[in-house]
Amino acid sequence: NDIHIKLKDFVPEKILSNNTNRKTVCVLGKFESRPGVVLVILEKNAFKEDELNKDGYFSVENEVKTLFENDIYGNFECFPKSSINGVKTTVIYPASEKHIAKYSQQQRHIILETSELYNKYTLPHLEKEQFTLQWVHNILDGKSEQDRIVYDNKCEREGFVLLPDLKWDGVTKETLYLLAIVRAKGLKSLRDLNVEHLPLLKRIRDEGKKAIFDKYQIPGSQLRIYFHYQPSFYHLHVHFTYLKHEAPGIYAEKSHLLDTIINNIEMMSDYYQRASLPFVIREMDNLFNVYETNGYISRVKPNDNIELIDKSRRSS
Ligand code: M7G
Repeated sequence: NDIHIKLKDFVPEKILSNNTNRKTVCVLGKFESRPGVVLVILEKNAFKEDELNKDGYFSVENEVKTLFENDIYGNFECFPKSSINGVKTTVIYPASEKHIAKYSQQQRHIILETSELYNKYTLPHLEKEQFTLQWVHNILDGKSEQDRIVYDNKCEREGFVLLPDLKWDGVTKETLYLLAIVRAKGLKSLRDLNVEHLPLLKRIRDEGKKAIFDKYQIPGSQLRIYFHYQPSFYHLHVHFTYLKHEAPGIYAEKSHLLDTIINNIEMMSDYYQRASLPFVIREMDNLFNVYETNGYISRVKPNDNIELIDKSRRSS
């Protein structure tokens, strides 16, 4: 599983998405002489504040190309030394159709999921088809990423593992992103939470905050602690991100703050079994087909997009 060998052999075939804001791209391709589809996700790293000095970006050793100078203004391209200039690279191999869908730019919609719709369509669908949870079991069973674990509460019922998220390099404090994965098996998502889980949820919140403060000196008041609905992976986990970092997936239509969840359950023990929960769905997702077939949503026709763009151009 040597990533160097893999990257060297990677043959790019198609760009699935290119986010110029986030400076990330996802490229689909293959490895020379190996079967299966590969996804490579490249992300330019955020600036580390402790590299904004004479050893880092302003080192005399850096190559600097002048683009233009005009009066008091100047544009330059700086080539910092390679140790501060890496590109975060994530490889998924072999990638499934579902991974391709997840990483492709595509039309999204919001479905308001009542508890009836959850039981009738969403639950049977995710029992039939979802991403494998092998990586989660590897972490919980001590087989992968053990050197990255920040905090481990081994209690079977109320324990959890806290470690850097795949989306984080684990060092750039400015983009801190950790994941708390519960040890208890069988809790799929926030839909399964009820009054029984309050001690677990409070423990994740309080012990998670303390562990992050001890290791990274970021106070709990600067952490955004939340669940996704729908998640991609149906083994209960909580996201911890730095408030000042606009982490991917913190949108209103996807995130539920842990404090809000605790409060809702305190007020109504089966709140999440009764609530209507909106969630975002992409047109390539098979669950979209389920809701479309049953008349709850329709696909945007490609022509509609073009017309919309034309109309807005005409009116401006
Ligand atoms: P989610 O809400 O289920 O999915 O969160 P989404 O945010 O991707 O839509 C799952 C989280 O687990 C995401 O933040 C992923 O970046 C993270 N994650 C996924 N994988 C496969 C791994 C992994 O292998 N290791 C770690 N540490 N995190 C992962």
